Amino acid sequence: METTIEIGNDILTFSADEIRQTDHEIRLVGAHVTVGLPQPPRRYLRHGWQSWSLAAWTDPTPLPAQRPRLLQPMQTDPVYVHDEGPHGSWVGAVEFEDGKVLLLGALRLETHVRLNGTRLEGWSEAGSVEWLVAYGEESALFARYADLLGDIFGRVEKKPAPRIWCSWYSLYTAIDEPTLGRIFDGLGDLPFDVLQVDDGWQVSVGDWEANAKFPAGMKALAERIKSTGRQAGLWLAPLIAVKSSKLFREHPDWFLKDAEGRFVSAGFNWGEPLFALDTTHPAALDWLAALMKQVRAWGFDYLKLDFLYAGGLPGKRHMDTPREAAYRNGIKVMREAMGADAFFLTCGAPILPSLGLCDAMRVGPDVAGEWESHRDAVLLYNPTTPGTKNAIRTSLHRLWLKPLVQTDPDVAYFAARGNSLNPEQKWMLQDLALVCDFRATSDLPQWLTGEERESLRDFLGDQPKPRQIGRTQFQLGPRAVDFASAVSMPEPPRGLESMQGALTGWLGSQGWALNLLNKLSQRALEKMKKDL
Ligand code: 9PG
Repeated sequence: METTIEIGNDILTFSADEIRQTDHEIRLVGAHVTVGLPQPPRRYLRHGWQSWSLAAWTDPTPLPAQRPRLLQPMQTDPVYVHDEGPHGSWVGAVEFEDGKVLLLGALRLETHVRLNGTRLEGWSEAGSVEWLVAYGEESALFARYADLLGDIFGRVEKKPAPRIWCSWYSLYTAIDEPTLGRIFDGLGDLPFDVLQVDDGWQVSVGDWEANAKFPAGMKALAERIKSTGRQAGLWLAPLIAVKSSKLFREHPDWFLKDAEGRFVSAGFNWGEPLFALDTTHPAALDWLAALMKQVRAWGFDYLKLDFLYAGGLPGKRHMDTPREAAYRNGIKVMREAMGADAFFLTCGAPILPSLGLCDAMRVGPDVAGEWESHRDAVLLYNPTTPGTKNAIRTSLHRLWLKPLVQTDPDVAYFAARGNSLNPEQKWMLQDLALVCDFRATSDLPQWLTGEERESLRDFLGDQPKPRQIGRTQFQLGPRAVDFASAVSMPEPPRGLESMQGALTGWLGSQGWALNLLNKLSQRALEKMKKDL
């Protein structure tokens, strides 16, 4: 059916199987719904699929597809990356000249929103669903949408926000038993609640056993952390495996294939192609549950489960379950196995399908010691690669999730050493952590000056009850902070730059080129580690 509805001075046209209007909002039902807008919008809110995917207000025009192609399955929803109109997962919004916003948001998984000229289109990959349409002031609309999502997906009882030291953003994969031991000692009485061991402890991605750099084993590592009076945290990427892993070689039938029977690419990392576990396969689910129990038995109570998008990639599954439902089932099995008392952080995770099952969610791409790289931002037009501006931009546009889940904006930096961020950029990251009420750092105690160590201590103790006062402005106690300088999108490459971009994109899809970059940074890390 089609209907026009007058809202204020505007006339909107709706098409759906069913249209219902209450005082302040409209509900649509259908597998395909449209909202005809009263005038062309000036901006569109793109809401990317998983933690790292772009969420931002952008011009209402198509943007270049981000490169390189090889990484698209691990950075975006690969099904829609070449979509013509500006696209988003589950929800989209437009802003008009007067600043008013119209939101179209699905109340079920497997759904998408796209702007097509002066029409917002919503569709579902899995049959008829209900949609919310709301019009007015942005933060009120998103608060309403979040409230409805809470009714549908459930609300996890909020655990106190832990303060985390995480090994990734200083040591990366160069962690080992003695180095971590020296760092744990160096942290002294800094008020961290969790010391979280990131990527680098495992035999391989897929084979979750301690490698040769951790000869005393994982139980001893957890005990070492707990002996400092803190909780032990561990990173794993349980829904992917590298091609060379024992898991993939021994159980190829547990992995997702396409309709032609080829393994579905989950991206490329650690010098190898990645494949995705099929979370509808009963044996794979048993293995996931056993892995979670094992990690708890080692003594880890804070779990950062990463690269989770793999559970929701398109493919032909063991059971004919829609892809986000399949993902959610995998997460549910892991949550049940780890127990409700574990602290569960999802990362690289499809946003809506994780709600109600995790305690915290990474809501943006990785930070990095660099604000923005010309290669990634302009040449590759890639807003999801590690970079501090990318991380702030997307995290800021996902704060509406705060009533539903703890929002992790990634770590903040305090040391001048080891990064090229200026003081304002570092403060911006620290302030974002306070806005999110989620504090973490990877700074090495050996690198902190006395003054930097004190500012880290103050940060960990600070709880300023943030209040939003504008799209990018917040009141943090007596201070007003503004994140405006992090939200702009770069100009798409033109002329010579677009040729350079095509070449860089091609290189970025070559395994050998990625491996070369990886080897160089690995070597620099090993050198750096020598003077810790
Ligand atoms: C460990 C890391 C850290 C980090 C995670 C994740 O799209 N990318 O190119 C991309 C690269 C790295 C990455 C995420 C995305 O990092 O977010 O905190 O745990 O894995 O390998």
